[in-house]
Amino acid sequence: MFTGTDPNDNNAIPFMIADFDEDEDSDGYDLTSLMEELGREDCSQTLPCQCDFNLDGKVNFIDLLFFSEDFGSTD
Ligand SMILES: [Ca+2]
Ligand SMILES: [Ca+2]
Ligand SMILES: [Ca+2]
Repeated sequence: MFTGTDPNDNNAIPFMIADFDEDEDSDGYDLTSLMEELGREDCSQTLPCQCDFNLDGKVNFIDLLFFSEDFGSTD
């Protein structure tokens, strides 16, 4: 058994990749974070991009695609 999870919510995703401000939803504020990094091609360990989902060092339409899968989630 896992502690800290809600047994009544079987649809809960353990962690949401598109929740940048960590308030457990994916809404316009999270989209704003993505838009700020969109176009970056210099992501690295010293200059990390929190929106670089596929870790290719760039924030582009592919990451936007990842984001769109979670966008609108409120849980
Ligand atoms: Ca959020
Ligand atoms: Ca929010
Ligand atoms: Ca990327």
